[in-house]
Amino acid sequence: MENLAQKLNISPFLASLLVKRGLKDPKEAEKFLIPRIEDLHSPFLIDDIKKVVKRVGEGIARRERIMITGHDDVDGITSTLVVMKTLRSFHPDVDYYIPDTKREGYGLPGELLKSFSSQGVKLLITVDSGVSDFQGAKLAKSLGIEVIITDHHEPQEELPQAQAVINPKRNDCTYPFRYLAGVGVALKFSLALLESFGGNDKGFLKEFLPLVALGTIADKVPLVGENRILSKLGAEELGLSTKPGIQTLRRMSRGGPGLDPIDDIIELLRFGHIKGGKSDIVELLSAKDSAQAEIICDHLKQSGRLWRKEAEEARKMVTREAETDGPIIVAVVPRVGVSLLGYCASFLSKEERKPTVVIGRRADLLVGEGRSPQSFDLFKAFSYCRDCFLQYGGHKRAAGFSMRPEMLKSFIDRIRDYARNHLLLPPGQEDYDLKVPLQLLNQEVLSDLKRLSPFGQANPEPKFLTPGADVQEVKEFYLGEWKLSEATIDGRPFLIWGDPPSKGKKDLIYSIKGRHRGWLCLRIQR
Ligand SMILES: [Mn+2]
Repeated sequence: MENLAQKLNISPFLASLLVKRGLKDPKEAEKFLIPRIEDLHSPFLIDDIKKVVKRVGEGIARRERIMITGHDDVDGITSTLVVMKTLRSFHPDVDYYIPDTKREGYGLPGELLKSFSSQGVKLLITVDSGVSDFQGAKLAKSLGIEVIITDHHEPQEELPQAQAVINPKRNDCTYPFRYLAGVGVALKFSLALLESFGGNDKGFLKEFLPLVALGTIADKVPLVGENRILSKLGAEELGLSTKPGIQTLRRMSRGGPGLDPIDDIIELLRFGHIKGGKSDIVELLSAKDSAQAEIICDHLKQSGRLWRKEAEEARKMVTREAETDGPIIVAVVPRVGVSLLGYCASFLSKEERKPTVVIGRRADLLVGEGRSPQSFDLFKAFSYCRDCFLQYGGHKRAAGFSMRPEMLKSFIDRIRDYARNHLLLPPGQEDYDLKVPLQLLNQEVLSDLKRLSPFGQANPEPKFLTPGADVQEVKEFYLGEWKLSEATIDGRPFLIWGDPPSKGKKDLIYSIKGRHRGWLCLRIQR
């Protein structure tokens, strides 16, 4: 650790955090701290990319109408923007359509493809979607539309019958990095086109990086390898961008003294709206002036406030009704909206440090969302109960299911049985990065943390433990619409983001969120 600090000329604090993340080797640690654009792989290593470049080139020569369709989340929308900007730089006839998955479901509906065909679309490019849309590809073909699929979702054994499928997760794809987000794949595709058709790819790369970082972090892909390069450099560009949309987002998304504006921006972008295939986020990110951008941002903030109000109510209801004894929490709350189950499970699981399943109702079925601490494999637990479900899926720490109501009792028995027999590690042991006395926390730790950011999957925000901290005084106040508190801990003032600690001596686990009025701002876990 000292060796690493010396070699890289960094603080022992930062060196310990790097070592804790498995970055013991100075070369690797340096690559992580100072990622370089030159370390990105060539897009031409992706299978089928040459074929795709050739097909787009023919489309440009024949002046075909090109349509882009994308998934309606932050990753899909930023993907759409990247490919659209690229194509429009050398071809005028390009448009996009983002289906609203809540109403139109996954996959391209026949109606839509027919309307593309009647508009004279000859080439369709999917971004962040399409790899499982067998029907859509087939129908498009029968309508005389050729399809290029660019995606990062797990492909099935067979691929849809498209002109080409660009996906680093294809079994036969030899590309060296599998975990690009949809927008990472869109970037590769765009760079290949720009390189082939003589666009100014350096300038474009700079313009695309903030979009790529937003989509990559929002989509929760692991921020390692190329994703670390793209997220870090993209977050830096995002901080410098003079685009009206991004400048307005930087100014208006700040909820409080957060460390990284990119997290606040992503939070806001999640409240985007789709209408008639058009996204207000596309409009916002390509806005020509800040007045237009402000109107859209205001709209997003309003939707965010509404969501938080509903989420808060749901959270209270679930907390009130959940039995928290025993190794696993199962809360049945049919009145809570299905879209809030995951949020409630995540809250309760962190609060109680136990795996938590929150079950609601959709039509005449029950649906559940589970979240768990590092020490418990929820996906395995659900697999053990699979006889109870109609469908289930997910990962170790987040998973969901649907089932018939008459299965509820046997599910609860089974999952309790599983949890009893798969002992958790004692709480606390694995849940922090470093044990630190509060005196060690000075303003420099903020710049050290900033060097590790942006945080996300596989690069989580560091957590700290201070044993026996003495919380002496707590005073709540509002900063804009956000509740904060001032707390005196071990004789020193801190700002607390979120729920304040109770008074008295205790072991505090917390993350460091930023600085306000010269005080460090902590988010306390318990
Ligand atoms: Mn995606």
